[in-house]
Amino acid sequence: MNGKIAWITGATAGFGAATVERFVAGGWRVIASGRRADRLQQLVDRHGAERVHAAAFDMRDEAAMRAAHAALPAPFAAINLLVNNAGLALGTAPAQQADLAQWKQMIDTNVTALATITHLLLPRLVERRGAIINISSISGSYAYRGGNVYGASKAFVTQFSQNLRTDLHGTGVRVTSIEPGMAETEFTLVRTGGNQAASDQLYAGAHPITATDIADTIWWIANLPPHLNVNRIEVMPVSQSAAGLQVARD
Ligand code: NDP
Ligand code: 8X3
Repeated sequence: MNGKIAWITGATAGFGAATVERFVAGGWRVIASGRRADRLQQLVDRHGAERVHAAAFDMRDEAAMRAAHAALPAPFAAINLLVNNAGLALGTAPAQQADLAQWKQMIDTNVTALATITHLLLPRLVERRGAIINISSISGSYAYRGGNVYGASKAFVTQFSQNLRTDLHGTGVRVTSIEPGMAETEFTLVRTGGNQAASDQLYAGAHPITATDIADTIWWIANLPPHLNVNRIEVMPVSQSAAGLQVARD
């Protein structure tokens, strides 16, 4: 072990789960959080309680988040890196037909919870000249049909990252916004309410980004020399690119 500690949110699936594997393999201790306690326990069983600490809670529950933070065992307390990965998209309907409850859940998770855990951990990160890696999305920069509140929540993550950098000027704390494009995880399953066929169809033949690709990107950024900061990085599969504007005619 190298003595470094990362708190990885959304560690039960996709990017987060792959990032846990990457950092544990690299000698870090990891605090793994998410709602599905059984999946977090599997990480502890696989790697041992001295390497992985499971913190099962809903990111939208601030009291639960604070309790998990207060309950960190001493060997996991000196956090060097926060990977703000937990998040989700819900629905693909245009705004005028969207479900308001889904909008609120995305804002509560992708915006409010991300800001809350960042606020909670900032004193420790400043103390240790640590780092924050936020998982944003290309949807924060490129509008697409049905992206509405999801894309807006990721625009918040991108801009919050840049604003954090400015506020943290001179502290040595590094902040990065990673903005992935299409990646095959449980993302589309969640977005479509469990429609595996829709998920399979979206990724078929597209050679999408994998969870391991993003875990490797996070690992690379976290292990750069301390005088370097990657501000933003946008990553797409080769098969994906931006397309033009649309025009409605009479
Ligand atoms: P997954 O659905 O595979 O993983 C999402 C993770 O977020 C899960 O571990 C889930 O844990 C956690 N999570 C969601 N809601 C909550 C909550 N309320 N409390 C705690 N944890 C929560 O998706 P990805 O790995 O693809 O997504 C990870 C991040 O990457 C997200 O922020 C997503 O927006 C972003 N992203 C994804 C892209 C893609 O195409 N896949 C591209 C660009 C960005 P649990 O359900 O156990 O709580
Ligand atoms: C996920 C990428 O393009 O499906 O954030 O919104 S996209």
